Amino acid sequence: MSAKKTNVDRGVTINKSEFKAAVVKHLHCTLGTDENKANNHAWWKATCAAMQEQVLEGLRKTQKTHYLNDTRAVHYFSAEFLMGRLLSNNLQNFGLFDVANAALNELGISLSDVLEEEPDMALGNGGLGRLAACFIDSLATMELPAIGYGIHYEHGLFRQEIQAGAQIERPDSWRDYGNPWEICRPESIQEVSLYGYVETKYGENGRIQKEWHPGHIVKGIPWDIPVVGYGGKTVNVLRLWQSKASGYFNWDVFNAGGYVDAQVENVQAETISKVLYPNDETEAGKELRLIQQYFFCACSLKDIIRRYKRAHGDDWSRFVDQVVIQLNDTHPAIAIPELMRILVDRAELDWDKAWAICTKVFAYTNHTLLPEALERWPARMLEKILPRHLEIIYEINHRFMKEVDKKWPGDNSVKARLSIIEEGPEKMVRMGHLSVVGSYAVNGVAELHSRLVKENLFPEFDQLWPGKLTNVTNGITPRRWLKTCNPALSKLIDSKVGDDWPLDLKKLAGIEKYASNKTFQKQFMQVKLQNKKVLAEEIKQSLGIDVDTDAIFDVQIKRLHEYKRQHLALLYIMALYRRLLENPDYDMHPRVFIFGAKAAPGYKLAKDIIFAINKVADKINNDARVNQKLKVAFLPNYRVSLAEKMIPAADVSEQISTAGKEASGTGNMKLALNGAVTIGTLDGANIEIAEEVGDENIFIFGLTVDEVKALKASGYKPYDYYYKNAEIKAVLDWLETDYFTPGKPGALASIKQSLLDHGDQYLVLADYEAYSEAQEAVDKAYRDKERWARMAIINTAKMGKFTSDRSIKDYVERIWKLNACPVVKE
Ligand code: BZD
Repeated sequence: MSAKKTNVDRGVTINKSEFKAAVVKHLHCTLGTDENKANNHAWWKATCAAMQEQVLEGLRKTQKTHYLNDTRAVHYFSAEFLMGRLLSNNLQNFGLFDVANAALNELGISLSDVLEEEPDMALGNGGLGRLAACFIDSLATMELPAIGYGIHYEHGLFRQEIQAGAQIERPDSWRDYGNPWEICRPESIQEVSLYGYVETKYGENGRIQKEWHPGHIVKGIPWDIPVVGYGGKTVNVLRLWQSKASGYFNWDVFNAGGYVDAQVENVQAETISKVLYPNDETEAGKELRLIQQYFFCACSLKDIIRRYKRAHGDDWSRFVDQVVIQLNDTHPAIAIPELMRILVDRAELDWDKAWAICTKVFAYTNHTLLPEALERWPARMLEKILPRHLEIIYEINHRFMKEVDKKWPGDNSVKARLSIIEEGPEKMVRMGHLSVVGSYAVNGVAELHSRLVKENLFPEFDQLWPGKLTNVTNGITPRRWLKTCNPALSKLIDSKVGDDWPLDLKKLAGIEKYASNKTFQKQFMQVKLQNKKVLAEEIKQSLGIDVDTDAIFDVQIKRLHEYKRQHLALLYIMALYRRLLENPDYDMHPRVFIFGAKAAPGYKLAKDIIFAINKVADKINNDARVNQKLKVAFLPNYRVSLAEKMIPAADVSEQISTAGKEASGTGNMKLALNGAVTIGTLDGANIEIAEEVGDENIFIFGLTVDEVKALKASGYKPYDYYYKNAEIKAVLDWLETDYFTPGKPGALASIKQSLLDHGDQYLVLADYEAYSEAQEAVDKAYRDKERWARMAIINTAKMGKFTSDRSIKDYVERIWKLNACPVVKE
């Protein structure tokens, strides 16, 4: 390939023939096959192996540089990393995509077919897990010393099948045929203790010492996934822990006759990292989940301390200069008492010294205000699994309550509100409170959310420690979410602003001046049309539905949850259907509503909503009276790789959560970046998106946070809307008939019930009319081709703020205090 003019400095250079030779070498020597026998899967593995040579070289140089410089590093603790596929991303970040494409082409192989062979690494539920993946991409790109720590789940998020309209969960097996990226590091195996009892001892100087006699020890095996920064210079690591039986059982604990039990426990050790819990936004409260959390935190802390000691021995004084740990929500909050245990019981530091270290190391990100998502563990469960940690938590709380008493003397109600321990029939440990008390910084993920964290979730904490609670608005990596997933748009942007926008997303503003330029509008919308054709093909393949690419592609992709209100869109779709049946000339631009969503397996209403969308879709798509104008496609098994196909093809982005409920959203940013126009509420980061694009380039509707509060306070009565609005009534009544479920009347009735009899907690009916009006405004705007093209272009142009590089810069400057450490050329 001829060298292209580029502003992006690269860590590696390898040409087409070298790449080709490497692929063939791996086909022969790693996979034991040859060009004639190899299928696409083998080609994929061989291509990954060729790439991995470059990746590992980058990893080695990075680790050496970080070691020699004894750098301060951030340790991102997260129970979830939703990585998706890595090959295309690694090729892009190394600048080798075109090289690989040409090399495989000469071998008669299509790179895009090869890319499709890669299973998604779906080790996360949704936004929180994907945020972690975007953040580690940015950290590597910005040459920051960082390591991601998490769990090496054998099964990631379930694979969703739709059968007769209903969601069926199938196990995800991302590693069944091996994973070409991960490296096992047996030399860094760690041991983790569980169960048992605590012995109190008295040392020589009268010092009370605690000794935990664990009942059970499990091994943590580290698997490293290299994380390639854009430019390919820094390659950081995501270290994921797999559990294994250690063969250890304590005869003190498993005494006479306990041998069989001990064997059973051994088998259970391997279940710790078996499966990702599929509940987003609900606290599961299961013992295994707590063990998962402790398991990866304990392994990771040991790993950090081992590395620290290698450089600093037993001198703890520099620990806080070298180590910062970011807690991705409260899932890793147990790391706080674990570090205290290590410092006090093992390193024999005074409590105050240990606490001073702890509270300079941890920072905590909150991702939700939903009460059902706030983690609380029964004290009894902690006592059984982690008896010493419970004692430590009590001690942390005891000292904290003294501090509270100093600030609010004698005020027991404020104590009850702030206490880490919630009293009641069953004593509970509030992990959010523990995280706030044990961290030096706490952040929400969008401006509105962070304000509500301060005002509603942890109000007195903000008075106690002014400045501790802060905001870092989320972001997304433009490498994956524009450059890689939308190559045609990327090239068009390159032609106007140069090719370094993936490193400096504000440069996208450079296309704004072409927003009204007819030629550019045409080019921009031509790219959109091509992307819509690709998605239309996917819809045809997956569902057998033909969709018209001239129609508006209206996309709602996110986990299924009542607060996200997919059923608000559903009611509107049904209303359009009704309008078209009543008046075949009803004036609307053709529209395809496209959904992607997984429901937590135990979340009945969420599954009912998926079922309803599919049943309504069946009816509409097969009704010749309307299906020229209206179609509905629910694409099964929504995941990162499917998002990468849906997002570039979207015209409209649905961001319609009840105000105050969606902490930030990140899909909203990805869609707008790819030129979709948002219809959304004033919630989460939608507010900041609106600020960037301007009110004329977004369709905002619905109640604000204050209005939601006022309506609820005044006694919200959903029946009022049912009786007042004939369309709402007709549509809800329709759900109860057997029109969509022939022979099964009432099959969709639970949705109506939730909206009327169960009080419509998320104010779907209150926002319906405003939503319907906003949708009509969307329809009108779309029909004005130039206006729409301008809106779409401005959306892309104004997304600079939402690069995850900016989020990381915020964390680095305001919370982590890190320096970049460029990898030296050897
Ligand atoms: O985190 C999400 C929020 O709902 C989004 O608004 C926000 O943009 C993202 C990133 O900050 N929260 C989650 O995705 N939460 C989970 O996935 C989750 C997983 C397990 C347990 C609880 C919640």
